[in-house]
Amino acid sequence: MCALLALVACTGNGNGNGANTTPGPTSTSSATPQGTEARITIKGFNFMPADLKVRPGEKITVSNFDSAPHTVTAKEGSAFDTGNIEGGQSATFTAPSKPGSYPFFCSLHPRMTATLTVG
Ligand SMILES: [Cu+2]
Repeated sequence: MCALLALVACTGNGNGNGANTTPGPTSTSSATPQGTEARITIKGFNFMPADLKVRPGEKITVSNFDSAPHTVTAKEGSAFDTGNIEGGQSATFTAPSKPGSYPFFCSLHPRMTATLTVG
């Protein structure tokens, strides 16, 4: 507690050194805007990872590396459903806002299953 107060006070006192942590414009490489990007990869009729953990409402990119179309479809209710993602294509969907465990499958190949954990 004391340490936190000291830190806040110190920040408040700021020595007017303007330069914050904003990096220069030279970073054209694969800079991720905020933390890691949530991604599901489909390859060989499998979802990877088999258990993806995301934050509520996070955007998730699904990349289908198979030649067959696939979907990412919530098993229960209609929490999410990408619809058909053609081979070699990508799609995005938004994670549910309610924390929990959301098993999903491919509606075209129901034996393809994985779980989205929101929390
Ligand atoms: Cu499929």
